[in-house]
Parts: sequence; C-alpha cells; structure tokens
Amino acid sequence: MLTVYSPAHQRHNPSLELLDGKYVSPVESPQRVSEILQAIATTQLGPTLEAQNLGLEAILRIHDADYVEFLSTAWSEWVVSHGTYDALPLSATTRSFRSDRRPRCIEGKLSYYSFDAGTPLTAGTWDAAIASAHVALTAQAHLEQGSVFALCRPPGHHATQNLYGGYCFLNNAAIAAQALRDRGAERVAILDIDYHHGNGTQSIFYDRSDVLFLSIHADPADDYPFFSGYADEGGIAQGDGFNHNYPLPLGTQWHLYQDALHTALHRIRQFGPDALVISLGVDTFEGDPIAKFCLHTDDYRAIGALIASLSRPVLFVMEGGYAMEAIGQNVVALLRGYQDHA
Ligand code: Q9C
Ligand code: ZN
Repeated sequence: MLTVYSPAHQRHNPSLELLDGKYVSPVESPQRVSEILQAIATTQLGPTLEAQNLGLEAILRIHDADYVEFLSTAWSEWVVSHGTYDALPLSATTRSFRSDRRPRCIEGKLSYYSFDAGTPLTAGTWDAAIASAHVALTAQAHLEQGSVFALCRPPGHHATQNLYGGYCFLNNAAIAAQALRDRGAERVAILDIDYHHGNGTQSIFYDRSDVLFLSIHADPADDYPFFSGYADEGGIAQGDGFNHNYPLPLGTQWHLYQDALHTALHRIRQFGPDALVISLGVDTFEGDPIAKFCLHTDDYRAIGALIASLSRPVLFVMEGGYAMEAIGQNVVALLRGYQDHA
C-alpha cells in the first residue's frame, strides 16, 4: 500500500503539553511518525511518497476563512507579546458566556478558536497542520490507483470548522472526504476508530446525508472529549439518520469492540458509499498512555481484514495513538490485515 507523508510534521514540536494538571513531555510527538515510517520500511508495506502542496481551496471547503486566517497568523501575533514559548489558551466560551464576539487580543483569540488547553500552538504548527491536510489530499488524489495510507500529523478528527483542540487543527479526514465528493464520489462514509470520539468530523457533517459518519470510541461520560459522542446523536435535518456513535466502556476488549465494528460495517454496507475514509487511531491499544481500551496488535490485523470485506477504495487517515513502542506495529498490522484481504 502507498503511504503519503510530509517531513513538515516535525515543525510542530511543542516543548510541553498540559495533561490532567501536569506539564508533561508531549505524548503527541514527532516520534509517532518516525516510528510508523520505520515499521513501514522494515515490513516492506509499500512505497512512500511526499505530499504535494495543493493550496488552500480544498481546506476552505471545510474550515471557515477567519479560522484559517487565525491559525496562519496566531504564532506571529503571540510572539509579539509573549516571546517564543508555546501558546496555550486558558479559557473557552461555555454555557452562559457569549460566543458571538471575537476578542481583539491574541490570548482571547486563542480561546475563541479552541476548546481545550491541551493543544499547544508553536512556531511551526501552521506549517505542519497545512502539510498534514495536504498529506490527506495527496493521498486522496491517488485513491483511483488503490487504497492509500495518509500518515497525517498533527491529527485532525477533533477539529471543527472553526475550533482546534485534542491535538487537532485542520480536520484532515473531513477535508479528504469533501475532496472525494468534489471529485465525483456521490456518497462517502467516514468510519472513525480512534479511541476518542471524532467530534469535529461529526459536527462538520452532522446535517448532511451525502457523508455518513460513524465512530467507535470511549463513552464520553468517562473520557475526552466529554461533550460529544453519545449514541443518541443521530444527525439533524437532511443528516438525520446519517450519524452513528458506538460508545464503549473503559476497559473494552476485542470481543466487545468487534460487535460495534460489525454493526458499523453493516451500516456502511447499507449506505453503499463510493469510497471509505478511515480515521485511524491506535490509541485503543492496551498499552496506550492516555487511553483505556485493551486491544492487542492482532486485533488491528482483524480490524483491517473486516474493513477489506467492504470491497471499497479506502483512504486511511492517521489520527491518534501514543504507545511509542507499539504504534508502528499496530498501524502496519491494520494496513496489512486490510491488504491481505482486499
Ligand atoms: N486523561 C487524539 O487522539 N486529553 N486526540 C487527554 C487524558 C486529550 C486525543 C486526557 C486527548 C486528545 C487525536
Ligand atoms: Zn484519540
């Protein structure tokens, strides 16, 4: 299988991450990509290709222009008043607060355009985020020749049309799904198997029937992103019936996980998409440092094989996964499982 990546991901390299009250060495690190690339090379999964710069047009199909403008200028504004330590928002508009007024100052703008304080913005964040979106778009452009792995970093599935958070700035999977639609696919399904609910992707397509969204993740009552991902979120207006969440309990192992996966795959079959996007997180792994499912490396092989049973072109888009010792083998297991059964 072809892998698309960009060395520009390394430019997003925060010095610290705020995680449950502690300043820690970032779990969402450049090493994640180098581990995966190394596993791809040693297992000879297939060729790798550097992403092309495909411009802003496809990104603006998903994200608001003022949000993109903010992301591309935030660092230079931040540096003026703070110098070169990482930028981190501390507030957010919630409940009775106003969300219709955009603050003038950079500290306020960071808060206005984000929904958590766990996502540092650094000197190279914009370059990395835009390159990550171009990884997804370059991969999309190769999908006619067969299924492709978009090794995106930073990840994207938590980013909404105008909010960053959860390590995500631009929603790579959503951008690629929209590009597929714009290039002739009538129906696209996005299956999100990251441990965390794909709140950004859900919200982007929530009122649409042409893009089916399904997500298997930790129950939001127990884990991040807390305010999205319940089973009763079914879509609105035209999109009613085209959003499916499968929240699972902490400690979920394969026997429970596979039930949800079978149900989701059945839905996808009924929908009959022209192409499938997989938001691929391997933070469902038993050894993941920030998550609480218990999947094993062999389970990823099985997930790949089950996805292959749909017999559709698949665009795999990298999302989360933070167990450095196993991230490479887990990603390759899934892609191999797919390839061996496609
Ligand atoms: N108790 C992705 O996997 N919060 N983002 C962790 C741990 C942030 C995850 C809290 C998790 C963001 C793409
Ligand atoms: Zn995740």
